[in-house]
Amino acid sequence: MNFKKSNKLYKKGLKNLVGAVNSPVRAFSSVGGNPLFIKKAKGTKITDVDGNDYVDLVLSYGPMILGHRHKKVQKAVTKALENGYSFGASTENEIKLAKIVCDAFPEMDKVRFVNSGTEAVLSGIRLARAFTGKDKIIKFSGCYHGHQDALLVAAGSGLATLSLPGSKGVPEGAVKNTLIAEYNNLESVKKHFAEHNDIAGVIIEPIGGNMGVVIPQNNFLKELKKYLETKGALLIADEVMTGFRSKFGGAQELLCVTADITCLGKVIGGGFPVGAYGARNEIMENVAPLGGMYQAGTLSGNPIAMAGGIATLTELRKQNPYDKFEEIGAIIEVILLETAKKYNVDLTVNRFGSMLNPFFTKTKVTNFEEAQTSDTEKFAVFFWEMIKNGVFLPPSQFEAWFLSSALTEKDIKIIANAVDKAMNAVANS
Ligand code: KE4
Repeated sequence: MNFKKSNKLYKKGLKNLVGAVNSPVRAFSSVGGNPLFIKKAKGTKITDVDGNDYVDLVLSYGPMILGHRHKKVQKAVTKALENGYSFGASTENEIKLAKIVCDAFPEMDKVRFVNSGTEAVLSGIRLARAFTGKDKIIKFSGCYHGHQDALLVAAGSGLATLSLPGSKGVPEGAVKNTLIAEYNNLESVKKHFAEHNDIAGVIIEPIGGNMGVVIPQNNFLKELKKYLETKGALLIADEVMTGFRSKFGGAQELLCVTADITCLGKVIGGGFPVGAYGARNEIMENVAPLGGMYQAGTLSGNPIAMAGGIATLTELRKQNPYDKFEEIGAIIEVILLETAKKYNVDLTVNRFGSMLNPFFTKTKVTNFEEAQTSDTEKFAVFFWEMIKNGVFLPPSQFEAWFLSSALTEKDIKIIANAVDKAMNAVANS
């Protein structure tokens, strides 16, 4: 396998792009080497500029849940292009996608479309503050909610990958209303309420996906929601990653917990830039033009992106692939664990449906601190061996792997073979 053209593009990209990437986690910083440049993708296969094919377990960090270039999405987007790209006015497709989204989340009467998960979450936070009249927000260490100032503390994803405690350029004032709790530790939330009476809400990834996969334990979400109700604070579910991935109604459907405000992204655009936040009428009526909480966007509800989202969610609802995800996810989990045992490599695998990842540690991983006991050097060896054996993974120990409904038996054989080669390499590293 050669990466000559990727390396050439990387060097060329360094001139006008920061690190030759438009998002830090793509930079391969924690696994070494240069980032791959992708030429095309179809179904479960992604091809880099050197013509190397891979089974894709990144799926653009979640959106490509049907696999790449699904024929129905392609048709819908091509058709939408014939009518125009953007109007700065409402279109019927926005109503169609809004209905699909609100029907999937019963707690959600209304939704507002934006252009990214970050924008969805920053709007959801602003809405919680507008509705409650309170300023403080609790987040959990290791959770990542996009790159807005107030939540770039103790965050996962690219910050964990780069071992950044936070971000430069975020003034003290921007994070003074952000309190940090520990995932799966309700006491760490209660402690903040004992010290503060101006907490608007708690934002959580209902299934952690940005410290690697971390799963709520012992009804953590249910207990958290019950407690917040006694304190007049809101539960803000960041389902940007889990929405429509864990179940059609997101992790809330799976965990039987309803959030007051839900933030969405990724899958709802099917690869096109769409984010969303939604809630019951009582809360959403605070959003302009109905209420005094302002949020706006030139390309919000973009007709091409709406067409991509409608086609993706319509096909996803028809396929209802969640049992298949559970089955394939379990197979891959067993492949990882049994191969680690074969080569005597310490490994923990966390999985929730079609989100999973291995941690190179022998401890269980139920929070960010435990996730950080992983051996990231071993992960780097594993990562490159998987690449060389035809499997494209997120280049970080602190990212989730994603399954698409297009995965086949053949793909699983490729994954199993690659895992064997990669685990052997780790054992001999
Ligand atoms: P975006 O602004 O990247 O669309 O969404 C931010 C976001 C919000 N909430 C959750 C739970 C998320 O996982 C994300 C973004 N996820 C990362 C991957 N861990 C996006 C990949 C990247 O940053 O390049």
